[in-house]
Amino acid sequence: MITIQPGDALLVSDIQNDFLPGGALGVPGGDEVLPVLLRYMGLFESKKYPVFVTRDWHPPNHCSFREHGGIWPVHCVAGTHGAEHPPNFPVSASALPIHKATTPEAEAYSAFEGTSLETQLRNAGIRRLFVGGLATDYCVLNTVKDGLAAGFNVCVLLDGIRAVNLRPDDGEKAVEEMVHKGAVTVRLEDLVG
Ligand code: VGL
Ligand code: ZN
Repeated sequence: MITIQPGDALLVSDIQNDFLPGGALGVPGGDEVLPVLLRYMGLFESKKYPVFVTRDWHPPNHCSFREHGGIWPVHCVAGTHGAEHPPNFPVSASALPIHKATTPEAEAYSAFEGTSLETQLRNAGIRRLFVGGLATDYCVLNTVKDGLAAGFNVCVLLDGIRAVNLRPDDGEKAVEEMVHKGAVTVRLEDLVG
């Protein structure tokens, strides 16, 4: 069991229309994690622990798009429907938004890259970060790696992540890599308030 305590924060990655099944870059099973993540969010909110909610927030000419030399279809263009949270994912007003990969030239899978996340975590006295959302093999992986490298303890929400799986085992390998680098895996039933 893991007791959440002062110094803990939750980060929910990229729950956006374009990353859900039917979206421009739909993650298989991505919709299945929404109710689970909402439970984690409720738990942290009830304790008044910070909840960060990230969004991939690209300009229309982002370098990750195929037509600009990248590997992805156009997705999560800032201000469009695809970049919004889905209607069945109500984000509370107290959640702290993080926008990432907002400039044309730079890809940034990690929520730490080019954002104020680390400063906000340090200012709030956070020592342990719980990370879930989409996608296991990109944003979740890179956010967890950067969090560990910055000296935070990191817990990965195993029941709250899904992978793109360009190669079928990318998600599994990403979890292995996160654990190898020091992340701890947790499930909802492991947490006690
Ligand atoms: C992501 C692919 C493209 C992610 C972002 O946040 O996991 N994946 N852009
Ligand atoms: Zn992207």
